Amino acid sequence: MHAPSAHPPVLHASIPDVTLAAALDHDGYALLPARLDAAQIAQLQGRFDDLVAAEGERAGREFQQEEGSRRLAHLVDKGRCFDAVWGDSAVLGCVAHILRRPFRLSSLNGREPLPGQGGQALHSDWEPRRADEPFHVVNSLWLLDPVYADNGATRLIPGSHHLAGTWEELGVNPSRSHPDEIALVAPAGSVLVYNAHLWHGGGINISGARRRMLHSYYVGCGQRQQYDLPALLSPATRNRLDRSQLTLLGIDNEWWTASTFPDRGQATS
Ligand SMILES: O=C(O)CCC(=O)C(=O)O
Repeated sequence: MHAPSAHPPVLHASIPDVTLAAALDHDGYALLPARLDAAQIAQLQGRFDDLVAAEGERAGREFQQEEGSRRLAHLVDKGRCFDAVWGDSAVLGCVAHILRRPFRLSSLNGREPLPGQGGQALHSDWEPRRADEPFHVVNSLWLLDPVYADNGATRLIPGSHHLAGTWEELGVNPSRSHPDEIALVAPAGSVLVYNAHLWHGGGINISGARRRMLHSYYVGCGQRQQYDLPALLSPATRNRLDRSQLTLLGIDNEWWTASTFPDRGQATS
């Protein structure tokens, strides 16, 4: 345990430029090109596959398993190669811009739709929005393979993070295609950062081409992480991380306050 400090130690966050900030505000998402180089992509792909093979039936259990998709969870604890993902300065800047308050990593998971499967209903990563509440969550999708229209592209509804109400109240059937939906098609190494109140969903992997992604998910001050990450973090990882990294994981950050926003629980990511 570290001595209490007056200010939280924070990882560097790059402030998004005006265009990026406007896209995050208006559309609810932005694509950051080339955040990973070829060597990092190859390393992360290899680690993804090794973990899938090593964990077998258990893969994803720390958070959730999903029929039709390979899932991995709690990746913060499963390799140094993931540090650059959850601590990425450009993504942290976008998260700070959207949440406008201190935040921490909620989870770092992996997902790959299997051939012919993986289609998800539209959802946000939180409960239905209330008009009077702040944004609580931001997600980032890290593409480890190129995503085409036919290998499980994530669908997104631009601007839907502004809509308050349930599907019934809004007259939307989340299991159907939506007239405003767009597909995330981008090269490996790109990152889609989105306000996680935005409606989105994984697409069906029609072609069967590989589509490995990491989901690096952040939650604002006063709300729960997706699972008890500090409790699950191994001593080995805890010992090798610095204070700013531990702060982002929600560990030893005595300044973190739960009093400002009531805990309303959370949906999936
Ligand atoms: O992997 C994707 O395309 C999105 C997945 C997603 O939204 C989820 O698992 O909740």
